[in-house]
Amino acid sequence: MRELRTDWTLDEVRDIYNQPLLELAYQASVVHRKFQSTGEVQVCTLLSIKTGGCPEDCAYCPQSARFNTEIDPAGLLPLDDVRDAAQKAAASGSTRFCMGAAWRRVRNNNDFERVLSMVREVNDMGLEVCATLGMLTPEQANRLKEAGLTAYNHNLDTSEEHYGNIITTRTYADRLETISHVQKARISVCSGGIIGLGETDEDRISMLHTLATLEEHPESVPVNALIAVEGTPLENQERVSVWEMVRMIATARILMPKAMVRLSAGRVEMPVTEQALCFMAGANSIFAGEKLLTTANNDIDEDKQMFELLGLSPRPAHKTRRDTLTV
Ligand code: SAM
Ligand code: DTB
Ligand code: SF4
Repeated sequence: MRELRTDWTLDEVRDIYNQPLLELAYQASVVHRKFQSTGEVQVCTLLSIKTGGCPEDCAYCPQSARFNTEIDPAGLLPLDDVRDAAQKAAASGSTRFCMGAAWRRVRNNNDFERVLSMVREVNDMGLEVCATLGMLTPEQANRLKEAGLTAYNHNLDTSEEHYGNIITTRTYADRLETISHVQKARISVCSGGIIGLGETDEDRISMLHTLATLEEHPESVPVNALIAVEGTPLENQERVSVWEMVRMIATARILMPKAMVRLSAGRVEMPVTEQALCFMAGANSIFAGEKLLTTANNDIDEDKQMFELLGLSPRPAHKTRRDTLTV
């Protein structure tokens, strides 16, 4: 059997996902040991470079202009602010800096030129640099690559079947198209999803199947638990349990052994015991720092104590390059 498979069938994914939880977590742990440096967890920092006022209607998102949330919309940050934030992130031990913009798509204007400068500067600091800016054309992807972008985050968020219940202003095909432009520009793809959007297990299985059967596995797969923000249509959604997170993370780890599986949004609600289960099931990255994009994140000192307690070490930058991810 080839070690990395992109030909998983839906039945195979379902069978993996539906195993008894501890058996699934054990299998994921074995795969993790074989393909990853166990005990290493990459620390990444997020920065919202353009906040709120987004024309899209993603039902989970506090930054959509269509919902009444407590976000103060702000234009694109000045380059100096981003430089300072990246330096601070590097000094506190982050090796990847991810810049997020509440845009539907990138436009070829001065803002894009400024984002390219941000990418150049962060790259020059020796950090992995990731951006999430909405839809991209092939030309824009090439320009980001030239500027030194390591990775582009573009989440599938949920299954194709459930997508229309969550977002109506773009299609799953739009999402896949941008991912393909990013891959063609030889930029690493970071793509994952959110659980807790009212989806079924079958939707989760379907999303994982789509990710694991892309032409190439994503270099990085964020697994987010919905942060139910007041004012969004999903404000009353129940919080997902750690067992659901473990099941998602473990299945992603088995299907995409070389990917970084990122324990992303929702970590703030998890005690160290729950986070430890996620690391055992194959998660090997977290976002650290006061904030994710607009919502609160874990206390950085508590994260440091967790690393000590669990004997984890921060993973150095640039260990997993997309060019090592050949099938
Ligand atoms: N506007 C761009 C886009 O949607 O691709 C980039 C920024 S957007 C905020 C990045 C990702 O954040 C979304 O794809 C979604 O997965 C995640 N996200 C946003 N709000 C969230 C929430 N309340 N809970 C969990 N994840 C969330
Ligand atoms: C991802 O999958 N999760 C991060 C990052 N990629 C961009 C974003 C989480 C955002 C959570 C809500 C907020 O803070 O606004
Ligand atoms: Fe806009 Fe991105 Fe939020 Fe959707 S997830 S509303 S595209 S910022």
